[in-house]
Amino acid sequence: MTSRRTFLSGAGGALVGASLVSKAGAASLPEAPVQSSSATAAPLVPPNGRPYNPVVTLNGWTLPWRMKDGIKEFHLVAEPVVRELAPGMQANLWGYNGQSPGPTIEVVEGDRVRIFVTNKLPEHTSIHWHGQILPCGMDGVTGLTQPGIAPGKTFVYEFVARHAGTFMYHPHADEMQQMAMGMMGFWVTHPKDPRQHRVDRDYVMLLGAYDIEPGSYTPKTNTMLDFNLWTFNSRVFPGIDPMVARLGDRVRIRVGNLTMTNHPIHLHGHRFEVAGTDGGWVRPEARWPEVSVDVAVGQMRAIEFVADNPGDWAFHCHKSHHTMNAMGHEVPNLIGVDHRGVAKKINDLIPGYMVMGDKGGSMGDMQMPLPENTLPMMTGRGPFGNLEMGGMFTTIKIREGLGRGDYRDPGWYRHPAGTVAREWTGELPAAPQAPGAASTGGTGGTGGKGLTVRKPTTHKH
Ligand SMILES: [Cu+2]
Repeated sequence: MTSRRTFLSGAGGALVGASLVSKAGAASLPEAPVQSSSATAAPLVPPNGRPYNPVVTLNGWTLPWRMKDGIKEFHLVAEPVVRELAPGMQANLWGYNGQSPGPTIEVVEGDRVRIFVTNKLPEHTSIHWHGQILPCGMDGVTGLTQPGIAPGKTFVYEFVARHAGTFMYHPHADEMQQMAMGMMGFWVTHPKDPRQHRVDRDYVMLLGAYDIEPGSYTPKTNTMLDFNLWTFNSRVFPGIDPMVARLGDRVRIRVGNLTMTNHPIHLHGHRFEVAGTDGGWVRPEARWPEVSVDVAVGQMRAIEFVADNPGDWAFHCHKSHHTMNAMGHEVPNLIGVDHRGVAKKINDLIPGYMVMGDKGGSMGDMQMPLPENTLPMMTGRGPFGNLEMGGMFTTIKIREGLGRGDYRDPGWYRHPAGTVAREWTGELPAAPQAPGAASTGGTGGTGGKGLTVRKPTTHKH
């Protein structure tokens, strides 16, 4: 009870106690708090146990616990949930304690942890504690290390969180279905000494992918490659909150990938280092600078950098289709085709048909009727117009003079005078032309003014 009350006052989130499966179990089971909001909750300052510097789950929350005889007890409830992916679109997912992903679990290296898992799904499940070094029988692989948790049943997992680091949890039961429905959660084991691996801001997120037909609510779980919604913590831009940092803060962003493909995660305006993986911390002498890090399937990466460049910096997956939402993926490419008049004719036949722009899209400006419960491909609005982004995209807003624990959106960056790209109306310098640029030849011979174009040689073996 105590931890729940503390959390309520701390985060201001909408938490209500879940009804427990059986009255007999109610006496011994810890409460299972439920989060009804997809807003980013304030970090959960540990009310008991050893101190640590809490993380911030982007558009998510941390699961409160109770201490019992020196053991940290958590209660996860696997259940169907309705998750708002962004304002205007809700999805029927499966998750834990009211949300997908489930709540983040935060413990300290050396903690004895007991996790009750109640199954309210229509089929059996289990939880695998990805990356943890634990007794084999606690590993959560249905059929291999335990029977599946039948609907209505509660299982208990118990182990020592032996290593500080970045982990996740997910089912090892009917995985294709259960993970495609959103069952996953983040796990952070903090170092015993809070001065170790210390950062000022520590954000966590899981990458997700869903295939939800525009106008429908439930993901198609048989999809293997052709997903249409790419998510950070089951949210798509512009539904993803910005990350916020104070100028000079050391920032960590931990990213885990439970989709079916890799995601090159890219940060603008800064260089970072990969400081940790789900296998542990990277030794300082083994780190190198990056601006993108590929997070492969089933991997986790913790990147760290000093937020020393003020502004609103993009943070996104570098696969361009992963920064788009559901609408319009099966549209022909009409770049270079003058289709004036064609769109109207097609629209008379097929109301709502979308013609891709002949000048390269500009879909942010496109006016078209949307089916119920879907999002335009690119919708975010910025201070200079449409962002033309969706999916796995957000910003990190770096500002001078923010409070230590201030995570509120500071609004758009106010650029110092003369530091924004602008239209040029003065005289232009002559633009040099590449030799032969006007020639369309290319089958050999002379391609233009003095440039010889050679045919590629064919190698025969
Ligand atoms: Cu991606």
